[in-house]
Amino acid sequence: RRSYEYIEVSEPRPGVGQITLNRPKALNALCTPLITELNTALHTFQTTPTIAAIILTGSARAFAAGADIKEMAPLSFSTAYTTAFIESWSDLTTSLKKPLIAAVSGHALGGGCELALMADILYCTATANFGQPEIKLGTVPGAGGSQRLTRAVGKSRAMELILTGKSFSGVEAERWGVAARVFDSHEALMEGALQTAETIAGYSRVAVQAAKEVVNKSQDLGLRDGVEYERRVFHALFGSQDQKIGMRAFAEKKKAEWSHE
Ligand code: CO8
Repeated sequence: RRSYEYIEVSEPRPGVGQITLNRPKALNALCTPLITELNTALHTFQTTPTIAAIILTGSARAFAAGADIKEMAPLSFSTAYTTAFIESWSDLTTSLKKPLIAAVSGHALGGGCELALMADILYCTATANFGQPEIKLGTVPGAGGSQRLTRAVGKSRAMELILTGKSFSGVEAERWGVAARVFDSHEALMEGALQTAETIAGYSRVAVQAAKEVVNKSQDLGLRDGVEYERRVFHALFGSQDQKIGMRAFAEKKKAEWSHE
């Protein structure tokens, strides 16, 4: 197994890969080498056939306290522009076909909040501390926060959060639909994330990938095109073995033994 400096990688349950951000001295601030390692680990899980779902988490104190402010402070426009600073972040969402669950405890600020928002499912603790504080640093969210947070909570609330830089709690995140579920402790959070990942890992890989794809399309397409796209994928799945296996198992009152084909 590859060894990393800023993250830890494990397989806590069958079919489940876990990435734990591990830069405790900087509250998991997302320096460029950390993002590079994260991309590498995600790519490795993506190409490991036995892995079916992925959990991304941090520590009980911090998921990630943002992009590395000390690294960003001296950047010039021309350097940021010509080196495509933070563009590699978008690899996280474009190349990953397997479901990603973010399990957020503690601080998830700036780029940390944006990273959590990139996940397919977001779980958090009640005391998690989300926010887009970039305005306080004289800048704006740069890794999708203004777009994904606005889609999640609506324009007025997103404007308020991004223009004031105020944090919001895990309880609010769940109430506003940013998080799917909220937990009382870091331990309960991790157990919840593991159970969901295991559930997903128990289904047909083909159907799971297709389900993620069609839900994600809803974020890019209008309703008519989105519904049509969904129907095309639904039709396509009649060409999979697992659709036959799943429906036959239902009729025979048996547990489906997926072929993942
Ligand atoms: N970058 C670099 N170092 C950080 C960061 C950060 N984002 N956050 C915390 N640290 C470091 C601190 O400097 C400190 O280091 P040291 O011990 O060497 O002084 C250590 O982590 C511990 O932090 P604190 O002592 O401040 O811990 P507290 O418990 O007192 O406070 C807070 C915790 C509230 C999280 C506080 O650290 C804080 O406000 N951090 C900054 C949060 C922030 O503004 N984040 C947004 C950054 S901007 C951003 O993400 C833009 C995204 C653009 C797209 C992505 C680009 C890559």
